[in-house]
Amino acid sequence: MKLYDCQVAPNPRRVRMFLAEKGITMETIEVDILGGENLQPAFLAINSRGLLPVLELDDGTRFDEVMAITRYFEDIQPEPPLLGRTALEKAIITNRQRKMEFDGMIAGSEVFRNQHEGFAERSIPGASGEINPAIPALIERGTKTLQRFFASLEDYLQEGPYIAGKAFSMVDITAVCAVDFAAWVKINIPPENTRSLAWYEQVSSRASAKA
Ligand SMILES: N[C@@H](CCC(=O)N[C@@H](CS)C(=O)NCC(=O)O)C(=O)O
Repeated sequence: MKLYDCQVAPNPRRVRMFLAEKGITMETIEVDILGGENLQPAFLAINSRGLLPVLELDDGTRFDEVMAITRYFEDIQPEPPLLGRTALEKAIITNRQRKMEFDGMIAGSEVFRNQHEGFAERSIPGASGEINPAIPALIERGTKTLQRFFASLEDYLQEGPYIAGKAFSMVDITAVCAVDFAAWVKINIPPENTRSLAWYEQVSSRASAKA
């Protein structure tokens, strides 16, 4: 089993944090997204979408979505549970996790990709041999969506110390990766969101956050 990884990228980091929380180690292969190695034929043969992370099983099966990779490991190693134990916990985590992904991760990606000169022709993540010019309007859209992300984070944290309630979960992993990604484009948790700021300090101090 091996993981195609990229140390600087937020989606691969979600998988590394998840694995670190589970205590799972494996071979990793570093792919340089900034340098465009993910768009070269060698990696496109692994994932034709040119996206990371990718988990490859020993029988050659590959998964190229964070939530499929984490689902797989949750089922083969349930402890500690990060995707919920009961039907209710699982539904709450799935519900909130998707908001963190769409309103946090994807919005951060819209802002970053459409303003960073290194991605001037890479507005769409991955994709082989295509020129996808930056769309400046997406910077504004992503910036607005990130405000929605920060608001829902603050709301959820009224219920408990973690975003899905009492226990640390995948929702916290996606959210902390999204917060750090937004900081790349200098968009940060608003100073009045005190619950989110305390949560961020606490989650960032976990050993897995450095994975
Ligand atoms: N939906 C995918 C998203 C993966 C994704 O967007 N990965 C980014 C890195 S964070 C990537 O590979 N980007 C390639 C590029 O920018 O060319 C998942 O959740 O795994």
